[in-house]
Amino acid sequence: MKQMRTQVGIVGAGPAGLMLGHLLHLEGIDSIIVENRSKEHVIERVRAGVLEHGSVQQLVDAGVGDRLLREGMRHRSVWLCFDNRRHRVDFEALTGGRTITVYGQNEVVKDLIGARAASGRPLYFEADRVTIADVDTERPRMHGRIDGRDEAIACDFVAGCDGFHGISRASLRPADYVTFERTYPFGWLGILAQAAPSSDELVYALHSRGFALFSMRSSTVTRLYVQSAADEPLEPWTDERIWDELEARFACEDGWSPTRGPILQKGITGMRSFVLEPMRFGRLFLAGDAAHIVPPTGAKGLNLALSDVRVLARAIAAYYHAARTDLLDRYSEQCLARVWAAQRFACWMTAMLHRAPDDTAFDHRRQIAELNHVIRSPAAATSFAESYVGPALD
Ligand code: RFL
Ligand code: PHB
Repeated sequence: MKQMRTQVGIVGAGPAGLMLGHLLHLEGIDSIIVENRSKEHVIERVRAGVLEHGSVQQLVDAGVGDRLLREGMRHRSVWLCFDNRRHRVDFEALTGGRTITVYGQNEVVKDLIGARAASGRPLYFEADRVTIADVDTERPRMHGRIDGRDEAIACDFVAGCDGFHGISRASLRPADYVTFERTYPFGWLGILAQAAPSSDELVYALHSRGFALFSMRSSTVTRLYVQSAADEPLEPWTDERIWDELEARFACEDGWSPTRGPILQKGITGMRSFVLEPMRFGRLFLAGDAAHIVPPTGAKGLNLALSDVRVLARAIAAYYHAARTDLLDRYSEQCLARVWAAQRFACWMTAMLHRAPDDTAFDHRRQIAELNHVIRSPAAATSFAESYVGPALD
């Protein structure tokens, strides 16, 4: 077995792992990223689409925002659609000029992989059987089958950026952490459609048949979601049925509806809220979905992943450049404050916009009252807008 050496070993080449590697590179800090899937898979995986104001700034500040600024779609507001009407919530006016940007997560990942290649620092795809050891010592290690060889990588720190199903969290001793979890009795059926977006802004809808969301990826591709059961098979969801269901749920008196087009991709995902505390174990730091999951209704998951690694990169840089350990000590606390703020918002959005199987007519009326409150009360609209666009970068 060959022994490799790096300062920071990173498990996972999603947004968290790639951005961490890039931020460390900007600080002159070495890292090795190991990813178990292929490069094509990682780039093609369709996921999040909404970047908070601060996430855009973070990517631009880090020098990986050129294409994002060129091709990303800046949005100043969203529509809330219920009771047959659409109502615009003007984020820009309510938050003193902050906006969100629609830019596919896979595009962020593509840009970060490009930056990694330009840095010349290692990123190994299709790494097999990755494990982490000795995180309680000063020399934690990663092992795995990399480029067809069994390798051991000696590190100063290890970052577990391997998502919800990764090995980092699974390698912890159960006595060392606590988890907080909620699963929801519904899921999202998501499609990508070859159709020009028929709305300039995202549309979140609550209908007596359930939730629907209209989003987009480009001037020719629409991204849509419809509330489904949590573990439904895809087969009964024919293209025709999906479009009929979307049209029914978006029905509103101004006559707007999504434009139909060939469905390029479809999939069902379950919804959960999950937090693991703490996010640091000796010299192992968890970041992104490895430590927390939010239901996608609040569009926060990708943004949290980016903000975790921003905090972590700063803490690691302070360790190397100024021999400081206080920022590493505060990592978990600092990230969790933001994670719980996002959990609150995502739970609230999810409860306001979905129909649970045991909901009664009372619950539906209460949800409509909640939505009316958001559009009629400037205080409630401002609270919604502030949470949606996210906090300013410090
Ligand atoms: P990722 O993206 O899951 O990346 C983890 C990486 O680790 C790899 N990996 C391993 N590598 C080596 N060895 C192992 N044993 C490994 N096990 C796993 C994986 O292959 C992968 O490449 O986690 P990360 O970086 O923390 O990023 C988090 C985001 O991906 C996630 O939070 C968002 O996609 C959530 N999300 C949304 N977030 C937003 O901010 N805005 C949105 O609009 C939004 N919409 C969504 C979403 C998630 C969705 N799904 C699919 C759950 C919409 C949907 C439908
Ligand atoms: C998306 O464009 O994929 C998207 C937008 C808003 C959400 C979730 C997903 O809340």
